[in-house]
Amino acid sequence: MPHLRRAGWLVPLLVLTGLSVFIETSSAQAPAAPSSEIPERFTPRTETFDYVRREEMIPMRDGVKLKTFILVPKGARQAPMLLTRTPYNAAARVLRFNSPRLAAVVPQMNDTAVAAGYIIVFQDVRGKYGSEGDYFMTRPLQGPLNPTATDHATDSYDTIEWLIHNVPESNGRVGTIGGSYEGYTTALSTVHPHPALKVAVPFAPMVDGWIGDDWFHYGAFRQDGMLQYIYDQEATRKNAEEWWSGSYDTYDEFLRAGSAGAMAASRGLEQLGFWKALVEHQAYDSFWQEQAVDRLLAREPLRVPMMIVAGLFDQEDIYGGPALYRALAPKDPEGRFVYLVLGPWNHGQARREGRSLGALQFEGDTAGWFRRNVMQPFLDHHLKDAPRPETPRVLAYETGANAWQRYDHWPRSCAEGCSAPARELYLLPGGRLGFDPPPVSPQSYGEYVSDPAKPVPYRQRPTLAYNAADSTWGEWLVDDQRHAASRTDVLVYETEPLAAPLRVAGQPIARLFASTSGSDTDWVVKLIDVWPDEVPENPPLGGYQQMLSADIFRGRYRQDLAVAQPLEPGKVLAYRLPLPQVNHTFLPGHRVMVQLQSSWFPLYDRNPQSFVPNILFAPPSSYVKATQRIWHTPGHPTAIELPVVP
Ligand code: PG9
Repeated sequence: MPHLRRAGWLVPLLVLTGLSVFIETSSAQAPAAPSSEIPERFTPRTETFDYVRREEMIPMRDGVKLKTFILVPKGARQAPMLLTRTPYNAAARVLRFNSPRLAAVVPQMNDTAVAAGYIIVFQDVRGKYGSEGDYFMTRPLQGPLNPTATDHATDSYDTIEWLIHNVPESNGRVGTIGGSYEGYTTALSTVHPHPALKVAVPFAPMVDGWIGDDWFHYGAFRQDGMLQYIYDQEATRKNAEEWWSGSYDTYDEFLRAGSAGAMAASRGLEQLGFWKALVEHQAYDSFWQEQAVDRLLAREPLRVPMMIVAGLFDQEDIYGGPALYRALAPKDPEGRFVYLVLGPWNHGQARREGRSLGALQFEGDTAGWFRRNVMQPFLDHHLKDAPRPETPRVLAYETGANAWQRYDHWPRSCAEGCSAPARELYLLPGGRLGFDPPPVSPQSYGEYVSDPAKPVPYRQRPTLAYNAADSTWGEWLVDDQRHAASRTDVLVYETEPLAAPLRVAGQPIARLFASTSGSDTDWVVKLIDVWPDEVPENPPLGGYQQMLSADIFRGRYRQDLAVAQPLEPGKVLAYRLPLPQVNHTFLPGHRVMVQLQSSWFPLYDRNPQSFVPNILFAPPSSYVKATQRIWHTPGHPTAIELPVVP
């Protein structure tokens, strides 16, 4: 076969003339080896790299080996190690850019640690990617839910034991770090911890999958995202099989499927263990309670200092961080172990860049600032004997005012046990909101018809899959809610423009008095900051309805989160819905708004509004329209308990 080579000197000429000609060369000029001959081994030249990368299979106590990447800065001596245990492919997690510089290959989360000379370690959890063993979704600790001899606590322990004996450049101290699922493994590393584990930084940890993190929110299933996630994560060890979709708009796709169960069946999810578990554990039964990380860690002594990092606009695990702090802080009266950071971030932003979110702008790169000035000194103190930094017990970004606040306790205001008492913000006749209870009025309630055939979209349509190329899923919690306000199946209540700032810091709680013509229903409550009609310095914010805190509650769990019960049609019933934490100032000229609706689709599956045993498999005939009433009378004063601080 003759070898073809482009004649070098001809190229400029041919480009100029627009011609492309290949010159046939004689066989005497051809290279000796055919180009298809690929060497058995290739030795990369890494002399110019500023780090050395080691790949290890680290044995656990049951003999299973876990794939681990250890990235050691060249010349490191007595360096601390920062360990992340991931289900997301450790090999890819340490290849952000294919670069000779450690700072570029590891995730941005590690930027300050790299600058400080740390050794960075990433490990595949058992059963995923390069690791051996079996995979369980968010593997529970050993016990009734996990009869094996291993869990994330033992695997962390065994990994740390190996690292301190096999990484000669290290100082024998380890910190664990990671976000979301990696935040879950980070939090669990502190259970019966290895003595060399000196500090843990869980970012946006998944803590309670039923109450308010990834899988459900108060019983409503987060179908759009979680079905795809289970499929990608559990169908194969290396996520080789990926969720398929023939629709751009997931609203249409899920509506056509009918129910989450029908959608799951269309993709064969009944073959996957975690889907089977979800089908069996719809209510907040022992399956969920026994793996809730806040409950588990509350039973353990505090041994490892922990900085819990949470985002005020976390679209995936907004519940976990503050819940973990609430469970652990009372065990640490002197503030030596448990710290909370609340930033203006979505799910991943604390680990990346935090200048803005959707239409909102913050004061500089809040995430980079936090990692550099707060997290890294905390790590250095525990891992390098650096001087004790003045780490505030609680560091919280005040949205609205756009400033960081340092607190010695959290929340700042609540109904009981806080220095400032929460205040009831009442829904009033005429779509008004105010701090005085509702008067007797002919207008006793607000009413709407919730039609499952036309559920309220959780975002302006089209709603894109969370992992679609052009998805802005990470911004949805700060979306402008005007798209919902103008619907007839959304109730809107608002204050007059505020004359003075209104500061809130803590957990708002919606206390509804509501009736439905159905025998089951969902309630969605949204607390909103309405910008003035005109914002000259940022015109698109004129009249913007910025969601601050919102959640959904599945009516069947009104009396007992662990037991689904039908609602009595037409009866006014009390509901308590705790909303995500806020640290915000409503500025003068802004209004406070509350919106109420009965669907948030397709993120959450539709409630059929007639009681069925398992909503995942609600038959088409069970989906019925319901007339919903939110009451505001002296006897049934619907209100938001607002954590107002003076
Ligand atoms: N929110 C993702 C997740 C965590 C745990 C379970 C399921 C999903 C994540 O970002 O890792």
